[in-house]
Amino acid sequence: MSLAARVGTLIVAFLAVAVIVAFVVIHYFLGGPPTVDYTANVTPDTGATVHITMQEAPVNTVSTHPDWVSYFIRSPQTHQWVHSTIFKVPAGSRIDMTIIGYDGCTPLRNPYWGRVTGVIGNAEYVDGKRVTQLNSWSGCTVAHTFSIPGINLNVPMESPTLAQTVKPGLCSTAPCTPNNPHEVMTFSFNSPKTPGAYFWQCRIPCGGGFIDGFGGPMQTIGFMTGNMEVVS
Ligand SMILES: [Cu+2]
Repeated sequence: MSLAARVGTLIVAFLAVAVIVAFVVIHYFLGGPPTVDYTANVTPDTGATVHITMQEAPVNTVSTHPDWVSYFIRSPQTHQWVHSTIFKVPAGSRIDMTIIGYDGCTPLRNPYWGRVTGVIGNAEYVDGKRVTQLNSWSGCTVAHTFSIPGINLNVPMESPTLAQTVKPGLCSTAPCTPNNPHEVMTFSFNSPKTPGAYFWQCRIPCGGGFIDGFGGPMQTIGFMTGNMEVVS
């Protein structure tokens, strides 16, 4: 082999490795879900109100895991559903949260997580009705929870009725639309005054097909766990 051919082969091999390394870094380390920004036009630490809309869906047909349960966040800029569980809010603000629940029920491991904690007024509103606790054992009515352990916040999400999961059937293409059976949860809480990343999660063992239900979507950012980034 001539010198030129050997140098050429070396360069091609080097470039191939470089491309693979770049793909691994970008895809697996930098390729997380986007951050949905709710801080525009809001001055932190003024108690101003921020409106956030999310949904939980029984499927995630926009990802490589179409059968994983998932949360979505609505972008305040485009009003489109974003496949992400990372959102950014101003510190010291009032967060008015609306979560549209499209998924069916799974019993909680501990009925304690059916209690509403850490929110203004100590209650959530399910389709407008004030609720301080959902019993996921007596009626299998809880689909997921929205829980931020760092501020002791826990809010169970009511599921559509069991009859609705049979007919007309749950949403099968995500993000779901109001034509699909759903419940609407609203609640408010104060964002912390201390900036930082506040981890949040669902506490229902909703990772179907995984040991104890706590694998897969339950431990993956963008599905059943995420971050509330608080900035000042
Ligand atoms: Cu869940």
